[in-house]
Amino acid sequence: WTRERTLVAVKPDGVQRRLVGDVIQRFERRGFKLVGMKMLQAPERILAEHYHDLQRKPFYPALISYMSSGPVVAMVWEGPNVVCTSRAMIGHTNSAKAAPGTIRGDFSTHVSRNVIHASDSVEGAQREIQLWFQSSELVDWADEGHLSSIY
Ligand code: YYY
Ligand code: MG
Repeated sequence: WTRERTLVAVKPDGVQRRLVGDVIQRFERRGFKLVGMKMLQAPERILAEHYHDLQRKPFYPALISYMSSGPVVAMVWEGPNVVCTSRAMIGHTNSAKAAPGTIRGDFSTHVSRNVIHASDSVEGAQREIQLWFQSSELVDWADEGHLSSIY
């Protein structure tokens, strides 16, 4: 088992709406391990790289302006299958299609204000973690809890 990690970010609307604690609680209760976290006003350079694949989409300028509208809380979570499970926990990109019980399905009504980001593949996660975090900002603490006998 290789240590799987993913990048999760509470977007500016989520911070404004005081949803950071709820998001952290969901990931902790699931059993994932928090190995990095910071609040920042996302620099243009990071956002441009982060959403590189969407550069030609009509919504791209509005997306960058939304992501720049206030601070985000970026986190790195670790655990078995964390990339795929995080995507299930955040719900469909389009909030209208996000199931109740998911973060977007519980807190969002529109794709342009969908509260949270999570990486969509293991390779994407590695790229995004390197983009948002220095390796010195990630903490490799010993898990004495329920998964300690597994890894
Ligand atoms: O990974 P995820 O956030 O679920 O969706 P992406 O397809 O990567 O799009 C990134 C981001 O762009 C999405 O969370 C909201 C925004 N967006 C939008 O504003 N309008 C769309 N039609 C599609 C995406
Ligand atoms: Mg995406």
